[in-house]
Amino acid sequence: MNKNAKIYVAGHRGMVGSAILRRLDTGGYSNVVTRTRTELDLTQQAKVAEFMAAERPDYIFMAAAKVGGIHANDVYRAEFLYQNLMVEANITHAAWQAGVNRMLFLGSSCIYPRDCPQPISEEYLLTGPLEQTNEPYAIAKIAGVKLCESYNRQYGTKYLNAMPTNLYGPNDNYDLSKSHVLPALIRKAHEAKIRGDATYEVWGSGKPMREFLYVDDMADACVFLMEHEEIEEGLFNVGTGQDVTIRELAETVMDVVGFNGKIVFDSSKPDGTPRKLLNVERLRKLGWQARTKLRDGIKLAYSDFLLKNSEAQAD
Ligand code: GFB
Repeated sequence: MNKNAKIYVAGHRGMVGSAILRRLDTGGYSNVVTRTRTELDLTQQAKVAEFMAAERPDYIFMAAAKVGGIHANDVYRAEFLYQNLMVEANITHAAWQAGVNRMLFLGSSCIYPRDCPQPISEEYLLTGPLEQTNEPYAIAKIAGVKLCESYNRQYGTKYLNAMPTNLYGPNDNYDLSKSHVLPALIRKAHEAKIRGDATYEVWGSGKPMREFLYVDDMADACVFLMEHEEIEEGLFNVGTGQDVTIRELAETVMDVVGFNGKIVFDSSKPDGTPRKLLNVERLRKLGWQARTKLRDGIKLAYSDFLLKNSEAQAD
């Protein structure tokens, strides 16, 4: 990527998009285009086509998506399917029409079958049934992968797919009914500490295993892939290659936050996929690997939470 190339980051206010903006800034990229949701509703096909024809970016980081944790995925099934399909289809088609040759689409590790051999290789896509709690979201993300593949095949574009494992970090969502596990546990442990509670509640059995990637590492992988112009297509898992049980995660969070209570498991809440550890060899062979250790990342995320919390109280 030329440092003056015009780069559109879709979803720049989200956790991933904002991390990509930070990474592009430190990388010396100066011509970055963004639009807020009020300025451009990505579910509106004509508006997206109009924007793309006017801007004609050289590169697109496609980080706009409706995302959420296990509960939000399970409850807002129609929204997750509809909004993600619309946004992906509108951006991909408008990008191709406007002559954008290179895009990076961000998917999710939940696109792989529920009961996959571990660690999960890119080849396992579409080899078995999906996890039920996030099937609509996964179907939308699989469609996004197939859009890139199909436009590449039919029209000769060079659209790539990055499949991150569970992400966390600055600008995460701390709303307990919609968030992923890590921000939820940070908030619960912090509030339990402030209130002086003896316990804190963790959903499910604590037995599922998850792999967590700090979002700035994810942004670094995205820019790495885009900068390697010789990579013209394909699916790339992005993770650390290591996972932990939810119980272990809850204990580390307690430790970082400084809360010495007892964990209480709420078995009325779903566990979801038993395990989804990504095989990250494909990206490692190209020369990229994650840098942030889980405990260090949780400390950074907790600092961000405290900052947002104090700003919210000052408002
Ligand atoms: O992060 P999470 O919501 O999503 O939950 P998934 C991971 C695990 O943590 C599940 C448990 O076993 C949850 O039951 N958990 C424990 C909690 N306490 C909590 C809590 O307070 N809040 C939450 N949210 N979970 C999502 C998919 O799956 O992963 C998405 O639904 C996406 O589609 C995302 O792929 C990366 O890892 O189960």
